[in-house]
Amino acid sequence: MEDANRHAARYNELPAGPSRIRILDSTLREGEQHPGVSFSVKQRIQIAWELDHFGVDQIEISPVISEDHEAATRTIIRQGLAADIVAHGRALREDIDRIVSCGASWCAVYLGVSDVHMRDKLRIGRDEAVSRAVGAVEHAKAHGLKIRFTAEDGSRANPKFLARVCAAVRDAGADRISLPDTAGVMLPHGMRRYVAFVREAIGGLPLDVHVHNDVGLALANALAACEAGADQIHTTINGIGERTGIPALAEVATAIHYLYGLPNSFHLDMLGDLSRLIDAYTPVKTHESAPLVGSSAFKHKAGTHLAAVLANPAAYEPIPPSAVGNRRTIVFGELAGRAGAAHLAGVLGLRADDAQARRLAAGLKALRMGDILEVPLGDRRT
Ligand code: HCA
Ligand code: CU
Repeated sequence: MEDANRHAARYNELPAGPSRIRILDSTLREGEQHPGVSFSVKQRIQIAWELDHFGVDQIEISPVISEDHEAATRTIIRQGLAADIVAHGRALREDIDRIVSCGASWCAVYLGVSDVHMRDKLRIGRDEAVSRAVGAVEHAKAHGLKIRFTAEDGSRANPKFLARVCAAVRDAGADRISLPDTAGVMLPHGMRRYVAFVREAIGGLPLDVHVHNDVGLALANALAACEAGADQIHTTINGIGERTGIPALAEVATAIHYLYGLPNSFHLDMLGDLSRLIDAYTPVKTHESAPLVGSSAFKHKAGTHLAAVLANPAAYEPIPPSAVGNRRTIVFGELAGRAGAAHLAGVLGLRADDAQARRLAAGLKALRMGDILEVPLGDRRT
């Protein structure tokens, strides 16, 4: 797709940007919180292998949910995958003990730090929250675990208190902190401030960003957080998760590779298959217009689009579909023009001259049948 995007890429350049953005995929933890989603142990193991092969940095799973989540966690940890397996639980000794018993080397513990979470969910005061957070980190460190502390609902927490908790877990030895937008209330510029504020309070401790898509801003918010210094985005395949989910793996990985141009070892061409795998294993079906992996993501329909795409697909595509495991399709129907009609005739083994192609296009319009035919179009045309 040589340089059709080069001027856009200049606008996208950041004066001082991240040098790498990592991905933690939480399909096996957050993803299973999506209504109707429940994987079998075998499916979890397969998904972990595929995510590892794809090249994510960390894979999150919660062994504390049920016996079979625990079994899956144990087995996945024993596979010796390249990605870190991060075992997720509450900031409680009993959860950490269960995580330790699975043979984990990484854990993530969460604790609500907003007033609404402390008052109405946990029924604890601020001092108790700090002591639970610190106690959990110390307990995990005493067992030799690496630990990420999640300041759950951090975007809605009192900022002074948030800074206090984050500094306390840093001092207790936390290896990472996750800054979530648990209820999905942030705007991208707010995310930048939120991350910058915590960074100022705690220094260079690496930060994860975990953002919910309640208003459709999750991807933008995750990227904004990284521009402000977070270095790891939480994703799930197809974006599944609690309520409306979190950023989709395909979109985050593609943005990192193509839009930021940052180094990575992602096998982006697996994205289509990964998406279809989740379609097959859950009742949640990918929308046809889902970015990158949806069946319409590389379909072209209007006459002017067809003419341009037949000459050079870059005219209406951000990247080649094969790069993300998808394919390009030409839609013939009422909107097709002369170029599309000539191509259609060619696909059928006919040679249409200019006038015939025009008549064919007019005929398609007159039929008023909507989209009557879809034909794949590869990168090499004859
Ligand atoms: C949850 C909350 C969480 C945690 C995120 C994280 C959130 O469902 O347990 O651990 O980084 O959205 O705050 O998913
Ligand atoms: Cu979440």
